[in-house]
Amino acid sequence: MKLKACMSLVLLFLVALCFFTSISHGISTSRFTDRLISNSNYLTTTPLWLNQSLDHFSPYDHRIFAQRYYEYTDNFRIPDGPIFLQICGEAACNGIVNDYISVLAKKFGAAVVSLEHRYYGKSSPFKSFTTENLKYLSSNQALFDLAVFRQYYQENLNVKLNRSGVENPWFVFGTSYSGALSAWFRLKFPHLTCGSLASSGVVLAIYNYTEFDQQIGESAGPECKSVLQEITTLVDQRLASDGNSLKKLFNAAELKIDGDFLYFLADAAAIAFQYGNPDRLCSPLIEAKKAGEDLVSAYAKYVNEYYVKSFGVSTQSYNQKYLIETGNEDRLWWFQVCTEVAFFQIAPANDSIRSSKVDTKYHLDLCKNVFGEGIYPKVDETNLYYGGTKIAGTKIVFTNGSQDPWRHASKQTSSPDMPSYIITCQNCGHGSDMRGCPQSPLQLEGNAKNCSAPDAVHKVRQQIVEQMDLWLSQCQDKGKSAI
Ligand SMILES: *[C@@H]1O[C@H](CO)[C@@H](O)[C@H](O)[C@H]1NC(C)=O
Ligand SMILES: *[C@@H]1O[C@H](CO)[C@@H](O)[C@H](O)[C@H]1NC(C)=O
Ligand SMILES: *[C@@H]1O[C@H](CO)[C@@H](O)[C@H](O)[C@H]1NC(C)=O
Ligand SMILES: *[C@@H]1O[C@H](CO)[C@@H](O)[C@H](O)[C@H]1NC(C)=O
Ligand SMILES: *[C@@H]1O[C@H](CO)[C@@H](O)[C@H](O)[C@H]1NC(C)=O
Ligand SMILES: CC(=O)N[C@H]1CO[C@H](CO)[C@@H](O)[C@@H]1O
Repeated sequence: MKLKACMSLVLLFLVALCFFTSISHGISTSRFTDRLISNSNYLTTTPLWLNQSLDHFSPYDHRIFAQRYYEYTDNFRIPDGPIFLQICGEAACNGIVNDYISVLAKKFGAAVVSLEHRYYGKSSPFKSFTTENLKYLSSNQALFDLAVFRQYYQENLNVKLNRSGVENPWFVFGTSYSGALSAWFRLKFPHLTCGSLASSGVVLAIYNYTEFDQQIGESAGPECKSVLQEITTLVDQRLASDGNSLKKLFNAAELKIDGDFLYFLADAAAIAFQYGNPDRLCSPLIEAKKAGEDLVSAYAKYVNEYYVKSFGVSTQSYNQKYLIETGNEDRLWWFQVCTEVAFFQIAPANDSIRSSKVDTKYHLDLCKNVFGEGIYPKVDETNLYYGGTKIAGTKIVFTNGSQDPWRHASKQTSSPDMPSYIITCQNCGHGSDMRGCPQSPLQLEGNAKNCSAPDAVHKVRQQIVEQMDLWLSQCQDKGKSAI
């Protein structure tokens, strides 16, 4: 139990780290973030803990770690109300966010519970994220954690209510990667949940994710797209002639590897569409173009003022020299990228927005540099295991925002058992059904009034509610007849 002895040290270390870096945790477009969420925007931030197995798949390994979770029961209809499991994904989970789930909890008389994903935030089994220590960081271990937690919570509730063997109807939720986990949880543990919402759930692992860049072009529209492309051409030229002053303009002199710098610039544009703030990017650039101003400077202004200052991204998190250090959390999602899901956001061969230097080789080199020889994503195995868009689940709702570059990794075709809805509006991005738009800063209760088409959001929410109603009631009927 050396591991346990380390835990208190780990916690101290992480708490300290959190204080110093509360706003500087690097995020990239691959992360759905709780950044800019102040404490009042959570339903609860009171942590609870359970002991979790480190390795669910080894009969010989009995090590455990402390995993953080939350519960919010203000709306709970005792004793048989539903329990909503809001899955936390690839970031610290500091509480249950007050998004649309709180509206749903009121409507259904549900308790909301949330489990932090292993390794992230305070739920890490190890202090040091060496490649060796990261070997238990995977989606299938995380799904097993959720199953164990679900049983643990139900049994504890039964004890509290002085009963045994009773099952409340459960429903799982997630957005982005946790949206994929939500769909996969229903797929792999159908007996533990009545249904699932996969909001912008990225269930298809993609090796060369060129559609990501293409979708940005589409979401930007022709005018903004051509300015972005012009900027990329200029940046590529200046990088060749005077890279150092160019990087200084973006306060990114530390990004010595050109690929890191170009990826940082590409992500900065993507985030505007992903989180429903397209005008914040496009308006000033189009104006600068019309005024004949220097486009690279105009872009640098956006990157420095919006992406870094207001959105809170740290330039450092793109630096492979930093990513190689085993103490930082930015390694975690990259590890999942480099082992399981790839989503290499590379430049398409034709008509790309990002620099053509952000290619497959850049990503594979990053995986090798940061984690070591032999670390590359097993995308085919991931899709073989879960089914990708051919996922053979039932009772899963898929939702997507029309402007979201991630939606091509989600399930966009509908079937009776797995309905898929798209929310179409000019600023509908990643998770707009749960979080409204824009999503940064957070809209309380997922307020949709600032979406360019609030009705499009309301309509999809109505469909979600109808599906939940049906599946929860079917579950309750079955529960009753089984007893
Ligand atoms: C977790 O396990 C430790 C012993 O390894 C024990 O002291 C502690 O009470 C357990 N915590 C919970 C929540 O079960
Ligand atoms: C719990 O249930 C048992 C059996 O129904 C009953 O005898 C007991 O008094 C109950 N305890 C409490 C605290 O309600
Ligand atoms: C990804 O793209 C690279 C370079 O364009 C190519 O060599 C490779 O075969 C592609 N891989 C897959 C799985 O499509
Ligand atoms: C390249 O993109 C342009 C603009 O989208 C399109 O018109 C053209 O057909 C594409 N060429 C190829 C080879 O795909
Ligand atoms: C909606 O937009 C208006 C004007 O742009 C802004 O003042 C207001 O704070 C926004 N409301 C929400 C809920 O974001
Ligand atoms: C359910 C749904 O509306 N799916 C759409 C999602 O987006 C793709 C691409 O635009 C469409 O082909 C689907 O019909």
